[in-house]
Amino acid sequence: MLKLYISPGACALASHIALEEAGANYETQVIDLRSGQQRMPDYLAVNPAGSTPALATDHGVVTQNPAILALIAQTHPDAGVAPIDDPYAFAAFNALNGFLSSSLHPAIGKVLFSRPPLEGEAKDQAVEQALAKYQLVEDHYLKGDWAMGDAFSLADGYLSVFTRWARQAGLLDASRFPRLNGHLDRVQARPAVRRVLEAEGLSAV
Ligand SMILES: N[C@@H](CCC(=O)N[C@@H](CS)C(=O)NCC(=O)O)C(=O)O
Repeated sequence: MLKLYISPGACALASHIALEEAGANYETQVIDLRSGQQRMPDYLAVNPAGSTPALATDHGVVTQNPAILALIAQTHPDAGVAPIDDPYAFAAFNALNGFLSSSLHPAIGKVLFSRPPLEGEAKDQAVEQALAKYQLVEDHYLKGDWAMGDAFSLADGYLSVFTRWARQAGLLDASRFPRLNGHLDRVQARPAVRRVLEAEGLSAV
């Protein structure tokens, strides 16, 4: 059985939503980031990078949300959770996930999780830079009601992790980001997503 290492509310939520949406046979194990469990030998043996998510499979451990999402989509072809049969559409799916992982996540992460917390001009600058990334998604990367167009894909669950964080921080202004707000509401209304939120002890935001 697949085993996903998660930290409730953190970016592993994307992979957790993916497994649930795909109807996968899986279990989860919580790694408590606050107490530093990700740096303990037991977990470093799973993922030497000391971060979640990590997905333990019969073929070894897979890390990084974009890789995990692509793997889940390809190993659950009947679930229809990514355009795996169209190389160009699948490239677009992977491109969006790459942007979320390498650009949006670090930008909002700097605002929310810098230690010590950012203050003053440094915080204002970080917020401005993060909001510019959200603006790119709002204006250019959402192809329809769902990120890839008319159909839900695992990129939608991934995007929702960061729109949840922004909304919780009061940064997802409804007049500046109407499409992202509507998108987050649609994602959080999905039965599979509600099950995952409940399993992680979270609520829709
Ligand atoms: N690009 C990675 C990012 C993984 C990551 O940074 N995870 C964070 C939680 S959102 C983490 O585990 N951080 C460990 C720590 O805070 O020490 C991915 O998408 O999987």
